[in-house]
Amino acid sequence: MHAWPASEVPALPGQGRDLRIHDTATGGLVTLDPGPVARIYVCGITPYDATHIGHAATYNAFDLVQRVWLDTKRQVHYVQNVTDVDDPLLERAQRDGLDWAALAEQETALFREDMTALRMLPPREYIGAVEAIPGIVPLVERLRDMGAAYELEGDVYFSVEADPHFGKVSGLDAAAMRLLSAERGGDPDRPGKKNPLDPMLWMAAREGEPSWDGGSLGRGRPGWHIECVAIALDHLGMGFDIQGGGSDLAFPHHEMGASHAQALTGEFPMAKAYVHAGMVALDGEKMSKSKGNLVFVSTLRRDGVDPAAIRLALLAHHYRADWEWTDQVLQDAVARLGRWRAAVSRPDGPPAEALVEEIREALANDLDAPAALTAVDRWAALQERSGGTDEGAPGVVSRAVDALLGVAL
Ligand code: 5CA
Ligand code: ZN
Repeated sequence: MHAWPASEVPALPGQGRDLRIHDTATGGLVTLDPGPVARIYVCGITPYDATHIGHAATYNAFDLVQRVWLDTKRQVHYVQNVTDVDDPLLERAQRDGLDWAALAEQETALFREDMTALRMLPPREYIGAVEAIPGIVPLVERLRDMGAAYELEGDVYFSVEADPHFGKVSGLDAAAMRLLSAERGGDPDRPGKKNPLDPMLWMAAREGEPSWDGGSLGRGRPGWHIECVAIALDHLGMGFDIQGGGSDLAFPHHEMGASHAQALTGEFPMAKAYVHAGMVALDGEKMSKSKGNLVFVSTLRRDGVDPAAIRLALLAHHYRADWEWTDQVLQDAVARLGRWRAAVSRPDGPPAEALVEEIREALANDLDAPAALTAVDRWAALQERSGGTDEGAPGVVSRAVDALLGVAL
């Protein structure tokens, strides 16, 4: 699949700091020390509806990761998937009388437009589940042949006991895992499973559903977790720097994915940090396609909201916080954008060097975007109150805000 066009990242004087970020697996901050090429896998959308503010907030967090790394003069190998075949997509297509593949294509196209408008830098590889199937089948066969997977009425399940490190990503106990598994696409109550938590790797073809050639597995389609693992291992290999997504992916998705990869390779860990963004809510409940309490990025754009204001609204919340989208959040962002634009519209202003360092410091410190915004606010207020004599300072601020925060002033 093709991704979307990259907005230009202006060069800044000096160099950024190494990223310190919260790792769900250890429960603390880790300072990552990627090589010259930092490697990150971020879980992409299931394209059965348009991009909502919750999605955008999560991708904003990982866009900041990419920008911090670029500022350290590293290259970034960023991989993202599109779950372009899965139960929720097929169910929505069925409900609305649509062709599932056309629905996926249409919503993925809209996602690309939204990401472009929000100045999210694209992944280097953007891979659909369907196109990954030829790589998934041999992995499932290998897991089965090594005894880490078993067959149940034609479907193939992963044995969580096959990974001695199972449970280390989420740190949850068995009871909590069981509850979340039932809520998030698992089938803990299916009779015949060795462990209720075992996730499906390959689903045998079902009447009226799309299926693909699975070699010795028979016709069918891939399970959700193995999709991301196959893509990540294919493009990044083991031991990559960050596995990212929203906090609802920590269990089972990232737990199971890590176990698949660790069982397959005998190596640990799959990722050096498991990074999870908080959940955005609307009217007191997590924004979710299944509940339908959504604010779409594309709707806001159509209503004439400047994408830079949407981006500022996202940046005003720490990525790990759960927060609520309200009209006030957007109004505050629109007002801030206006103040910042006015402040950089003059040829000179207060010195910019210290501000650039403050933004760098804030982002390197577990992506503290709200602190970065406060620093820019202070500079803009100073500019408004008393101006300054540094020629070109507004230009430096404008470039830093674009390069590090993805906001075009
Ligand atoms: N295709 C899978 C990942 S492989 C998937 O979870 N797709 S999704 O469309 O449901 O979600 C895409 C990303 O948005 C995930 O990282 C998910 O955790 C995140 N996300 C979903 N809802 C919210 C929300 N309300 N707030 C913040 N992030 C969210
Ligand atoms: Zn995923």
